[in-house]
Amino acid sequence: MVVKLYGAPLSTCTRRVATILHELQIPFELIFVDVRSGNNKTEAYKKNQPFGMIPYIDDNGFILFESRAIGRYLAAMYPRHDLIPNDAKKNALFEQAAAVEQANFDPSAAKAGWHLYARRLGWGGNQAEIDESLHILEQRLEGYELMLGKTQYLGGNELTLADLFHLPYAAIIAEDSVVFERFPNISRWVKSLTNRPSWLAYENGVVSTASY
Ligand SMILES: N[C@@H](CCC(=O)N[C@@H](CS)C(=O)NCC(=O)O)C(=O)O
Repeated sequence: MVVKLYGAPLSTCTRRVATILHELQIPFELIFVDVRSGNNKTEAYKKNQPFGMIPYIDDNGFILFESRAIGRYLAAMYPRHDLIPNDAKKNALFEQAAAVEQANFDPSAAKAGWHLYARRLGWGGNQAEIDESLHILEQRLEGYELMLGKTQYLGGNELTLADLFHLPYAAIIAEDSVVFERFPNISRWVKSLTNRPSWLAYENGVVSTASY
C-alpha cells in the first residue's frame, strides 16, 4: 500500500511533505482534507491529528503528523540517507541547520509567507503582519547570509532535509517580496531549492504520485 498523505493541494505544509516524498521517490496518494469546510476539526480526524491540522501520513497503518517529523521518518525509512547524514559531524551540522530553521526562520517566515500567499490567492492577507514579520525575518537573514557564504547548503555542501524544510515559505517570500534580494548567498540558495524537480512538480498543487 502506498503512503497516504492527508492534506490539501495548495497547503504549504502538505507541499513540504510532498516535496520530500518526491526527493525520496516514494509513491503516495493524496487524500484531500477540506479545511475550508472544517473537515480537519472533527473528532474522527483528531484521532489522527489531535490539533486538527494538515498534513498527516498513514504509512501502512503508521500514523504521523508534523511535516518535519514526517520528513525525518520518511528519510529514515526509505533509501537516500544523505538527506539526514549518518556521519556524526555531518549529522550535527544537519541538526544545527534544522534548529536554525525552527528558531530563526519559521516563526517570522511562516507568518509572512502565509499572509503573502493569502494575498496571492485572493483570500486577504494582512499588510501590517507582512511588513512586521518580514522586518523580523530580515534581521535573522543576516546570520543565514554568513552561513551560506561558507557552504552551498545550510548544513554543509550537500542538500539535507534542513534545506527542504525551508520550502515552501522561502519560495513564497522569494516570489512575492524583495527581502532576499540584498543577500546574494541566500538568493543563490533559495533559487537552487525552488529549481529542484521535487519542488516544481507540485507548482500547480500537490497531486497523488504513483511513479517517478
Ligand atoms: N507545524 C505543522 C503546521 C501545520 C499547519 O499549519 N497546517 C495548516 C495548513 S498549512 C492547517 O492545517 N491549517 C488549517 C487549520 O489550522 O485549521 C506542520 O508542519 O505540519
